Parts: sequence; C-alpha cells; structure tokens
Amino acid sequence: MTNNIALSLVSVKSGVGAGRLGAELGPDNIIQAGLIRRLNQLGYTNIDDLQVSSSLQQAASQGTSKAKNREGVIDVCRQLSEQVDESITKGNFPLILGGDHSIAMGSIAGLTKHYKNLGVIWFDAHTDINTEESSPTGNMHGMPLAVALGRAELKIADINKDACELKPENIVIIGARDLDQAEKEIIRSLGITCFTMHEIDRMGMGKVMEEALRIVQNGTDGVHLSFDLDSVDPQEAPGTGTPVPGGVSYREAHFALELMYESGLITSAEFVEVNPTLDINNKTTRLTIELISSLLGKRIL
Ligand code: EXY
Ligand code: MN
Ligand code: MN
Ligand code: MN
Repeated sequence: MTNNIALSLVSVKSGVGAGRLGAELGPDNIIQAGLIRRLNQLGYTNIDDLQVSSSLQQAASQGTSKAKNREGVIDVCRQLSEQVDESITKGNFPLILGGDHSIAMGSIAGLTKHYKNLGVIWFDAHTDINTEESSPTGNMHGMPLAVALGRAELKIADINKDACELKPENIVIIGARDLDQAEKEIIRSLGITCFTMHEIDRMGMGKVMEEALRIVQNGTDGVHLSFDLDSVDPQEAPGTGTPVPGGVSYREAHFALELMYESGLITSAEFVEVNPTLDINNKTTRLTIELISSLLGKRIL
C-alpha cells in the first residue's frame, strides 16, 4: 500500500518554553522508537526529515521575566514557521514533533501565512491561553493560544510577518481539566468552544468530535491538530511535564484521531510535550507513535 501524500516530518528539539527540560528529547526518541517504519507501513514513503533546534537549552524556571526564555522560544518558532511554510509550499502535509507546546506559535505562524481562516483542534489538559500578564509561571508553553489570538504582548507577526491571527470561532479545545482563573475568563469572553473532561464524560468522545469537526470546518480553509500528550490520562501518558489526573482514555484518544482521519479535514498536525526523562518504559513515546498512526489512517481491521 502506498499513498501519494508527502509528509514533512519536522522534529522540534526544544523544551525552553517549559518549566523543566526534557521535551527537547521527544522527537529523537519518537523516531528511534520506530515512527518512520510505522509511517512506511501506512503507505507514507515520501517523507522529508526536517530539524529545528534550540541553541538555548535551559528550562524556563531559570528566568524571572513574565515570559521566560522569550528570545529562545521566538528563535525556535521562527525556524519552525519557515519549515512549515516551505512544507506547505511544496504541497506536503506538515507533521510536527515537539518539543514543548510553545512551538505551536511557530506552527501556527507558518500555517496562517497560507491558511487565512485556519481551524484548530487543541487537545490538552490545559488551555494554554495565558498572556504574559496572566501567567502564574511565566512558562511560554502556557501561552501559545493567547499569542495566536492576538491577546498577548508577543504577536504572531513577530514570528512570521505574513502570519495572521486565529479567529476564536475557529478553535476547539478538547480534554481540558486544569485552567487558571484568567484562562476561564478569556475563553468565556471570546466564546471559544471548550469541551472539558466534563463534556467528554457527558456526551462521549464520538459526539464531542462530531461537534468539534463541524465547528472547525465552518468557514475555514485548513484544520490544524495540536495534540498535547498531557490531554491523555497520566496512566497512559506518564512522560510529560505537567500531568493532570482524569484525562482522556487510551481509546477515547484513538477514537478521536480515527474520526479526524475519516473526516479528511486535517491539513497539519503536531504532537507535543513528550518528555522521555519522565516516561515509564517509553510508554508515552510508544503511545505517540500509535496516535499518529490513527490520525494517518491506521485501520483496526
Ligand atoms: N496554566 C499553567 C501555566 O500557564 O503555567 C500550566 C501550563 C501548562 C502548559 C502545558 C503544556 O500544556
Ligand atoms: Mn499544551
Ligand atoms: Mn498541557
Ligand atoms: Mn468558523
């Protein structure tokens, strides 16, 4: 089985947006555990292997400013934005491996050069919508949605001058269960759809995804999946820097990704916050490979 979709696999080896190091080791670990072989098995044989790295390798806890390691995060995001831009120009599907979640600013900056009405599905235990002012930690992996929406001091155009801001009505957050008070207020005031764990329990993942896919395709020209591994329950995904109990189950995560594949709507994806130094028996890395396989068309039967 082959298919004619060419992938740009972008390894973003940076953990400078997180409060502790380790996420920069995610991409190499995922590739060493056999990602390319799995992609080949799924028929993806045309894969560009691209790299983004940070010269700064220090955890954000070292800094004291409101946005710690700000210049380091911007440097990584600019590089990533270029890679994503080139990938789309070539007609490839950008598949981005993080890295901490601050890299999403770079992905979105590159994507919105091309997609002026980008839809975004954001799987996360958190909502990553703090501004420099509202953040309780100063860790920039808690800020990418605020930047992408134009709510933060750092603008998406500071990363790529041709980028444009996301529209709140084109974003759906799924799996949230640990929000700061200021994040609750900004989500309510902007009217962003957020299916917390409560809605997943109540509606079931099938219905949540049906609604989510309906929202992100309405008036959009592309749909990006930003998948933070901490959306999954820590029992299944222990290797992540900010685990929160009560997450998405193994099957709920796979089912969501299977439905995204079936929809044919997803035009780019990133999988972030895998921290191999915190993992148990490489469980989170192996889960990430399985989840990517579901997104890219793995069939159970
Ligand atoms: N809301 C907290 C903060 O802003 O520091 C925690 C953010 C964690 C972000 C993780 C990756 O999704
Ligand atoms: Mn996140
Ligand atoms: Mn998170
Ligand atoms: Mn819309």
